[in-house]
Amino acid sequence: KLSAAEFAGKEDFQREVVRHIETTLARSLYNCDDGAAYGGAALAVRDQLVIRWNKTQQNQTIRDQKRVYYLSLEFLMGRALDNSILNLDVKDMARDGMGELGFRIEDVISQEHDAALGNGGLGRLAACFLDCLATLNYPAWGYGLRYKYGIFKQEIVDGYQVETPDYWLDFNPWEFPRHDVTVDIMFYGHVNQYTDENGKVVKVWEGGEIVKAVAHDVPIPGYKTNTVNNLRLWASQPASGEFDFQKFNSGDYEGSIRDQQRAETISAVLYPNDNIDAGKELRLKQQYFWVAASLHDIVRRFKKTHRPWSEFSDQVAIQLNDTHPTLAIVELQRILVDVETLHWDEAWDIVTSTFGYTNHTVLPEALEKWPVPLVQHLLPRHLQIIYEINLYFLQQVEKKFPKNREMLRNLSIIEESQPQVIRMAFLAIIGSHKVNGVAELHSDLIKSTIFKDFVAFYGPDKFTNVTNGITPRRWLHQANPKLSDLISSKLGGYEFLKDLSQLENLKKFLNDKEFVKDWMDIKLANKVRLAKYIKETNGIAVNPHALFDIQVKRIHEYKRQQMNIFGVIYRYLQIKEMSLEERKNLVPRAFIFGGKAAPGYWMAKTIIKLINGVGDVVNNDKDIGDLLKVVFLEDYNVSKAEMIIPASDISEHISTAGTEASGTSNMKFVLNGGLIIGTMDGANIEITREIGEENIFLFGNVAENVEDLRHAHRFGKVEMDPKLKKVCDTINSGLFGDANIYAGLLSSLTTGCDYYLVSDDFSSYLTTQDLVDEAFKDKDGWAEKSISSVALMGFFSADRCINEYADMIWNVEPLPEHK
Ligand code: 26M
Repeated sequence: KLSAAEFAGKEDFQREVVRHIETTLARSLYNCDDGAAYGGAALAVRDQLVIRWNKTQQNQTIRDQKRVYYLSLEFLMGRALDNSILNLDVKDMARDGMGELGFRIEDVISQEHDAALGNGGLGRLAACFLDCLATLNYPAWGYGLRYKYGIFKQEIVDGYQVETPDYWLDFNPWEFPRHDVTVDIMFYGHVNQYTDENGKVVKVWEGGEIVKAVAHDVPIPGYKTNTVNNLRLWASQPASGEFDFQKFNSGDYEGSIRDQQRAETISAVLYPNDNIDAGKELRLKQQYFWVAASLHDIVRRFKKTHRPWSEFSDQVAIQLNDTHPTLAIVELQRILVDVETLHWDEAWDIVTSTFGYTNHTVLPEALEKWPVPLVQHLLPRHLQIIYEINLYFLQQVEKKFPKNREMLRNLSIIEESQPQVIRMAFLAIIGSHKVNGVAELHSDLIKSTIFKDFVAFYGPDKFTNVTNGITPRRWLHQANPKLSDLISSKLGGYEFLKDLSQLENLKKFLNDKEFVKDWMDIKLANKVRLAKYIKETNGIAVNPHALFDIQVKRIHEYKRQQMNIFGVIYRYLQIKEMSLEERKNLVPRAFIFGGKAAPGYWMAKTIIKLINGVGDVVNNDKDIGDLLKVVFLEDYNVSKAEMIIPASDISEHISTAGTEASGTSNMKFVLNGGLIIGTMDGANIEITREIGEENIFLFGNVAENVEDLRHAHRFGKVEMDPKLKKVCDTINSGLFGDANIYAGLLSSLTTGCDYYLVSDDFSSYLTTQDLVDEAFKDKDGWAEKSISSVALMGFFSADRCINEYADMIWNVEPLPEHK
């Protein structure tokens, strides 16, 4: 054996697996199921990561370069074993090794519970970024919360979504609790003020409740590099002394347990809302708990270097993943001023040069605003600091725009509502040196709408764009190994996975008949696999040769799954009216949906019910057969995405223009050889620019027109499209279940003024779907679109994206890789 960080070979790997099964897991090899085999394999692979991880951390400390800290309340990681094996480049060995022990590697891998500590795009983006930061050897840490329950599991019962808790921690070999790395976090209490011997006013926050944050570390391996970075997740526990022995000894056992549970509640559960702010006190507690623990950790690490405070931002870059961690700005200012006794201005310079803020949404209902009374109660000192930040900021505004009351009102961190609220995005902007959106259109929109007055104040340079990306390791190599292998056979190895622009060389093979056939055979094989899964889970027989049309993402009115299912209904009615002769020309189509609705989001839940209602009718209509199928896949998550995405012929990204900040699954589908039907929204626009208009099916109104169209709806100036009217009438007839169920959904189109403009885009949507059918009949043409699109997807590697953040925002350099 060469070093502890390398398997000497297959036998060595097998020995390690068996050793872990027999000793660490205390299982007999004679009753070893897939679950135990997973445990053994995971622990054996983990050992390899840990050695590299320790060395990476040591190397980072010795080199003492600037580090990046990515603060995110969500990390939607999915499974770790397959990813680790691939990043360590030992997949073949693992397959053979496990095979000889009597296990199929795929079965072993699928034993793992997804780490689902996120809602959707924002959380998955954070996970992709971690992969890229490690792969590119950046010294970087993620900081998050260790939820006991991730996003709920979704079941479909009688067509409705039912949520059950996701307890994922019963066996999690990927985390290391660090009981020696803890931080006491204060809440509530009051601020004492006194004057010290030099006449300086000193403010001291005395908290009323103390909760302990315990670090749990997760190793993050890069692809084919020795770098293994750290993701630190904080768990809440009762602070020592908090567990009330007085109560316990006096017989109030329940009372003492209650205090303990109160502390543990903080990191108990992920809020399952995506793009909607519920404004709950516990959520604010989560945010402060996590932010305070992370900053304490970062400051502690910095202080070990004995540098002057003026060098803080030469050593530390902190990125705020949306406004959820905005309190970090206030907390750092508090530490510097109250604890480290720096002058306000000096501290504020350090703060603003340290932070960057990424905005992920323009939807008004998603912008965080915390009521002043709540913050006053929970974090009294922080409220004072926020007021002070606001005061100094508004003084600058007054200087730049004298006597402009409106400007002051527009830019104030405090919104003068009843009660007053704190606009977290404004605080994030004021406390950061850069603000970025996540796709070109989105970055332009934030500058011209929600943050317009900030651009007037700061000038445009503070605002920038970093178009999102995805990691090709997980979303091509791991999810679609056959396609990755085929590509590598043509490009001469797997280098493209680290330099995705190399995909361009695929263009040379567009006329290579054998290659094109292999390409389409792989697509078919992926469709067969999905069809088999659908048969097993939903009992629906889908013809693998049908056109697979997939929309998988969170269910939200702005993403317009309702428009998709209305289109399905229209298609169904059309087919019903056709003669047998006419039907012969049809392309069979399977519409596949998946996604979770926020538990309190009624309209989204109604959309799920309608999809299932339509499915029940269509799939059981003997007269329709293979021509149309409607499937709703339960519990869409990262590991299911890895199976679903490679199986698409076309996927739908059809949000109302201007509402989807970027979208990232659009990139995943195209990278896997699927085509897109979509609106001119988010990253769809840049995808079009990269792959060419001839390779994408675009339709619908552009963002520029949305305001006017909404206005027209409000003044009753829009006639409903007759095709949509027909669909509504059919739903109202009760064909898909009691019409009352859908009344709210239908009235949103009429009396609800159709805020998401379904009726404006419906007709061009249907027309474009017809073009999709035509294009699919031309098999060669379709293959050409598929291959040339993939060839031009290099831009959407999140490696590009991370390098842009590193250059434009963080000013950090990769660390030379250790041995
Ligand atoms: C807010 C308050 C309380 C509870 C939850 C939230 C909240 C949670 C998640 C708000 C927004 C959340 O996520 C927003 C999100 O996922 N945005 C998506 O970000 C992706 C990555 O940039 C983009 O690709 C998507 O277009 C954007 O919708």
